[in-house]
Amino acid sequence: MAGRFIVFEGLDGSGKSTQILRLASKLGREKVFLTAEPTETAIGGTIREALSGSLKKTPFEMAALFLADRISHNILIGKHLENGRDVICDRYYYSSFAYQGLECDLSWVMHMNLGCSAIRRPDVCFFMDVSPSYCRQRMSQRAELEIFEKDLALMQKTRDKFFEVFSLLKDSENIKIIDASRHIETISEEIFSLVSEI
Ligand code: T5A
Repeated sequence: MAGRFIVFEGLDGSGKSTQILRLASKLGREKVFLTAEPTETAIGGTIREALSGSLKKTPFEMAALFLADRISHNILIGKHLENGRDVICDRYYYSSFAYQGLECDLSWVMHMNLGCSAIRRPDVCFFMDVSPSYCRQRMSQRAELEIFEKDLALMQKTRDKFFEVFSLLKDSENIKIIDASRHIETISEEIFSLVSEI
């Protein structure tokens, strides 16, 4: 039986990594493959350089780089799913829609990703919903912030964009909005129960 493809989305610092590790341990660490975008490939490396601000890329270039990274990523994701492992992915195309869709034409970014047969649809997407100011508070210990983490107003616009996208996808995708301002274990129990339903 094929594994389940589970995606976590949210603003930077919303608690995705924390919940991914909890879910993996609840499902059984050996039964899941944990992955993230941008990936650890050469394209992913170029994206991270751009996110750090040390390499200049236009929003259109960024959208195309994330797309190429995702197409390669899907080859790996597909292998694990076919082997019966659940795949848990930290960010996916919803991030391209929210972040690049803010600065490029959203419909173009959506069409490139959703119209590509090499990019699979997740079984479920959990959106970790926390206010931008709370996210910033959680990230306050970090030495360096990436380009999308520096500006509170931009984070608010990104959150709004995520909700615009979820509204557009409400009939075609399984998206669960999670109140991620609660206690870590309360959130984890809700997510595990929702995954158990799939
Ligand atoms: N991007 C990505 C695009 O622009 N387009 C795309 O298509 C894609 C795929 C990636 C960047 O790339 C952009 C968006 C992003 O800006 P990243 O470096 O991978 O960024 O980092 P993030 O995905 O943002 O992950 P972060 O590590 O910043 O945040 P997380 O994983 O959401 O948060 P986490 O779990 O590390 O938690 C942050 C802190 O909060 C605490 C944790 O202990 C930690 O200290 N915390 C809680 N505290 C209290 N209560 C809770 N419930 C808590 N949950 C966590």
